[in-house]
Amino acid sequence: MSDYKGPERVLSGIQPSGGMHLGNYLGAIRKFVELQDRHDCFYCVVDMHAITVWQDPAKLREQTFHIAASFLAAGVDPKKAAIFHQSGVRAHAELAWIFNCVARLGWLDRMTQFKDKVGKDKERASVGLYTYPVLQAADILVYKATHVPVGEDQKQHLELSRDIAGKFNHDFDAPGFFPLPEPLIKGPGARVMSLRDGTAKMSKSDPSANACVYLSDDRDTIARKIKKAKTDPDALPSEVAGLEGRAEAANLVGIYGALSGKSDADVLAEFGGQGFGVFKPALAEMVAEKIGPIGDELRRLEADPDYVRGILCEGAQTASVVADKVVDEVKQAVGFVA
Ligand code: AQP
Repeated sequence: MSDYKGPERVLSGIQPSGGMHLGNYLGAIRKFVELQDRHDCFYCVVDMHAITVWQDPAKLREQTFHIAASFLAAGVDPKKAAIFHQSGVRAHAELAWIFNCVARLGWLDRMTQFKDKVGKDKERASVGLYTYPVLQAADILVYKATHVPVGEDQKQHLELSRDIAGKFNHDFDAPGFFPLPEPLIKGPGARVMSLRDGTAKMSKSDPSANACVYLSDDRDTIARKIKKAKTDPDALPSEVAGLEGRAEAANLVGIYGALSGKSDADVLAEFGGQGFGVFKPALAEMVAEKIGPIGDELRRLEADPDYVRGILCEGAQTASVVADKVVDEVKQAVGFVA
């Protein structure tokens, strides 16, 4: 529990570690757009997170523009929300160091995403990859954000942010200094799976371009990827229970439902008993209808990097005003000389 009484604020970030895909759109950006009319929102391209694994510098810059342009193309409005790059607001790194001294090693040892990412090669992983969730806590709490729209894969990291906020409030005898941020995860599209493997999440770093529908894909590419998506030979069931043990079928039904605003049950009421020869073209059409226009706008914006850079720099200034103030308060609480 926190006694936090401040304003409700929203923070979320996306790594410039590859092309923006349907999972990022349904799990995160679509919620960004919904929230911007009701809250103070901070949407961040988390380039400092991206370098926890090797990034080619020129590509990193290009991908940072790509993510920012994707926010804009999907409908995030820079007049309503601050859109910025994480490295453009120094306060994130400053607070992360202080949080490194608040978080406990045992907490980080439990983070499953680190274990999944490094596999058996832990010795060669960067220290940054290990402390990634601490920087994420700083990203959120440097704005005293109360709500964090994310996909389901981020649930454990959000719990760590809450633990860090609670421990800081306790250790420095400052009840209510930080809010305990709430993840906004629920809803269709919280976990979109790979088109090549229904048990693996759709991910930017997937080596197969056919595993993801990217926001930049044109309509023909979308249709080709959906046509090639892995499925099983059976027809779609008429009831949701029939999707049990059919990960690829469940994923495609979930994507159709998330984009059309229908429940899985309604999608199956429409397509149950039909084979993928019927369902896949309908899905391709649905994805093209919803993602196609975003791709068109994305290509237009990417042709104008100066405009996108301007949005990022302006957003970083707006965000810095809030973040610097919080870091000054934190330094005071910790006992640093002002
Ligand atoms: N498959 C997904 N389904 C639903 N939501 C997803 N998100 C990512 N993948 C899916 C959500 O998108 C936001 C940004 O994610 P990120 O880029 O910061 O990191 P990530 O979760 O690690 O995404 P990727 O695509 O898997 O990147 P790589 O491969 O670089 O690690 C988050 O809100 C996330 O939940």
